[in-house]
Amino acid sequence: MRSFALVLVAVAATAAAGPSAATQEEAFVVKETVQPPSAWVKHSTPSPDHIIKLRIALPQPNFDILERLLYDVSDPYHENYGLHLSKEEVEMLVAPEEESAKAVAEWLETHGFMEEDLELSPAGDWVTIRVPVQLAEEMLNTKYHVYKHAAADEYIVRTTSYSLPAFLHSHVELVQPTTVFGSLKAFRSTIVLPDEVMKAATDASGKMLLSDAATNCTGTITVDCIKLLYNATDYSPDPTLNNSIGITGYLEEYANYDDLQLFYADQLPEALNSSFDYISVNGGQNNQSADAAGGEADLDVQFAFGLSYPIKNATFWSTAGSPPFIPDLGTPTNTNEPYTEWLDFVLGQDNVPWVISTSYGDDEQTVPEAFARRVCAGFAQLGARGVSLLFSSGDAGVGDGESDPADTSCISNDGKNATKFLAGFPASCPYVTAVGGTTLNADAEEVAVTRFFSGAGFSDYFERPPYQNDTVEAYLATLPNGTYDGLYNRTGRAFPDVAAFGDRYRVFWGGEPVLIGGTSASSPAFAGIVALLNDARLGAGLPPLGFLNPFFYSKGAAGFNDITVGNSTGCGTSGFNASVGWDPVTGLGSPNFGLLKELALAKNEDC
Ligand SMILES: *[C@@H]1O[C@H](CO)[C@@H](O)[C@H](O)[C@H]1NC(C)=O
Ligand SMILES: *[C@@H]1O[C@H](CO)[C@@H](O)[C@H](O)[C@H]1NC(C)=O
Ligand SMILES: *[C@@H]1O[C@H](CO)[C@@H](O)[C@H](O)[C@H]1NC(C)=O
Ligand SMILES: *[C@@H]1O[C@H](CO)[C@@H](O)[C@H](O)[C@H]1NC(C)=O
Ligand SMILES: *[C@@H]1O[C@H](CO)[C@@H](O)[C@H](O)[C@H]1NC(C)=O
Ligand SMILES: *[C@@H]1O[C@H](CO)[C@@H](O)[C@H](O)[C@H]1NC(C)=O
Ligand SMILES: *[C@@H]1O[C@H](CO)[C@@H](O)[C@H](O)[C@H]1NC(C)=O
Ligand SMILES: *[C@@H]1O[C@H](CO)[C@@H](O)[C@H](O)[C@H]1NC(C)=O
Ligand SMILES: *[C@@H]1O[C@H](CO)[C@@H](O)[C@H](O)[C@H]1NC(C)=O
Ligand SMILES: *[C@@H]1O[C@H](CO)[C@@H](O)[C@H](O)[C@H]1NC(C)=O
Ligand SMILES: *[C@@H]1O[C@H](CO)[C@@H](O)[C@H](O)[C@H]1NC(C)=O
Ligand SMILES: CC(=O)N[C@H]1CO[C@H](CO)[C@@H](O)[C@@H]1O
Repeated sequence: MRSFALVLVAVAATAAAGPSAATQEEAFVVKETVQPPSAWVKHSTPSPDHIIKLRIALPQPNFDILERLLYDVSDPYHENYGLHLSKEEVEMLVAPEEESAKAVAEWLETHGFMEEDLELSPAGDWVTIRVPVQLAEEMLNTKYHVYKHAAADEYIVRTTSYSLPAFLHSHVELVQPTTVFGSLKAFRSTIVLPDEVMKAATDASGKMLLSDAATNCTGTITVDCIKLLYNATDYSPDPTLNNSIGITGYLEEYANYDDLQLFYADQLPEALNSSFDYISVNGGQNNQSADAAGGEADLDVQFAFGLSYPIKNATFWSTAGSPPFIPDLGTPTNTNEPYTEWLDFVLGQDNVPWVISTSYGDDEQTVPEAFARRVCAGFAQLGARGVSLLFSSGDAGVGDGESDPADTSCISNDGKNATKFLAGFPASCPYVTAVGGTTLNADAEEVAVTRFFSGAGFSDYFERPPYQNDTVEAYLATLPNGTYDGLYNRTGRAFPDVAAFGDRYRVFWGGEPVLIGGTSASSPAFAGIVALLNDARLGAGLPPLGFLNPFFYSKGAAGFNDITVGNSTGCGTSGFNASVGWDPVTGLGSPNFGLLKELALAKNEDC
């Protein structure tokens, strides 16, 4: 990020005076109005001089070109497959029109902001200013409130509607924080089992009993289980290759170094003493106290880095967000959206790991469409640069994840209170790979998870992308006529794309072994497999896989274990069924590494 020195302008109503400002104010037009999700209730009024970081997104007029290039370089049958774009090329393609940059700068100037007060993203498509609430209210013709989450001890400063002068509408895509009422969730659940049960699956040294793995993996999933069941046991990555893998951490989830060593001692002794780079984003901390270890973060780094070991470059980003509410100040100390903070940071880096897993998400409808599109466009930029992005698909089937599938929580947020299935975001973004969950049943068959339900469904924001069109059409054609009409959007981007084990992972957390599950486990495990595939490609002198879906839905489809048992129960229904081929429960299926590796290396004419 290009960063100019920040000089804060004291709130001065007079700064907004002058004829042009007056004309602008007369011409305010509402930019966006949302219904706050029912979980958020108005709490108080923020103090007028509380500073918020206002982020202004300028339109990316050439995004359609970027999208086309993303699809071309990710399509194994396209002549440009693997010719990923550079950081600078991507930035050129998302740069705003000069006219927009000028219009925004002039508008900000009427409110007292000079060039040196503006922080610009490298492409110039985001402008950030620090501004007191009172001035933001004036600029956006709105009123901010502190909202409290009914269940969690979480507070945010938001508004349900904001406006901009009419002339700015075509030059500004969105302004945040305003209308985003997200409640980022980690998609995991913990089961702490008595030691004896866990010991049953391991020998005295804690090592998985491979000879019995097919049985034992029904009780506990270890690194060896995943390698064995996903046909990767005999593969050794080459540590001299320039390969890399990253894990995102939010919500004060800290990845603990000691837990990682305990995990390695237990499951992968050869990896002992190896670790990962911790990178702080937006002030994210790295508290290594055993009590501060995050179950999600520990799960993610242990399986992603364990599976991909000895790939050297392993990164964990700790992105700050939702710190404790400080009642004296009357206002939460952080008003930002963690995805944009992370994207901003990573898009500004020259080196980004080739595969990145994220185990957090929101209900799509709680993320305003304009914001979801913009975040999704940020993911497309990483994909165009050759980065594979994996996201957990969610743990509540076709439901919202807040409550029990039998209740009536699947309610639309558009003022109509209609019952409907709820998609998850970012899983619904067409430029990422959404990972659903499976488990081994008592007969050691891989089926859709049953302790929770693999997040699945159809987006209301993003239309079905071309790479999955035929596959999803084929699935829809098998549904009995009229099934769930009105509950889901047949033309929307369908997810998940793929699946992996999602239950009973043996993880070390705060010094103790525990079992953790959720599609939170599926995504980092899948990322570990992708890192191995990239190793095979890099070793053969080929570029990494990059955005995965165009490959997976075509040439790579034969490299999956088709999951045909189970369903995505939610919203008081049994959701969709796993079935032959792609389905909105487990996608294309779980990875067969050996087969995917052959397909990832094969020339097209040999397939
Ligand atoms: C890890 O470090 C310890 C102490 O330095 C050493 O004894 C051990 O051999 C190392 N293990 C591995 C696998 O490198
Ligand atoms: C780290 O976490 C522990 C346990 O939650 C807490 O007591 C300690 O204050 C934290 N340290 C810092 C520097 O935040
Ligand atoms: C290693 O990979 C990074 C991307 O992760 C790339 O930017 C860098 O140029 C590569 N380094 C070498 C020596 O190839
Ligand atoms: C590993 O990757 C991160 C993020 O891409 C980068 O900042 C770091 O320099 C890399 N470290 C090494 C040793 O290559
Ligand atoms: C929707 O539900 C909310 C909260 O329960 C209620 O205030 C509102 O009146 C309902 N709207 C309609 C159209 O039923
Ligand atoms: C269904 O999805 C399409 C995009 O594919 C979108 O344009 C439309 O608004 C969605 N319908 C509803 C009811 O959300
Ligand atoms: C999507 O698939 C359907 C059925 O296979 C086909 O009729 C339609 O033309 C396809 N649309 C696109 C955009 O490829
Ligand atoms: C599905 O039902 C609708 C009316 O409910 C009917 O018009 C249509 O022909 C039916 N399609 C099939 C394939 O049965
Ligand atoms: C859906 O899955 C649940 C849990 O496995 C099972 O009890 C139920 O019978 C399934 N429903 C259908 C319709 O297959
Ligand atoms: C799922 O399978 C059950 C049992 O075969 C069937 O009754 C139900 O209609 C199927 N549901 C869907 C959405 O296909
Ligand atoms: C595992 O992968 C190898 C190729 O690496 C393939 O020959 C073999 O058939 C695969 N095994 C299974 C069970 O799919
Ligand atoms: C042969 C063997 O050790 N089987 C064990 C595998 O794991 C399950 C569940 O933890 C145990 O019940 C079995 O005894």
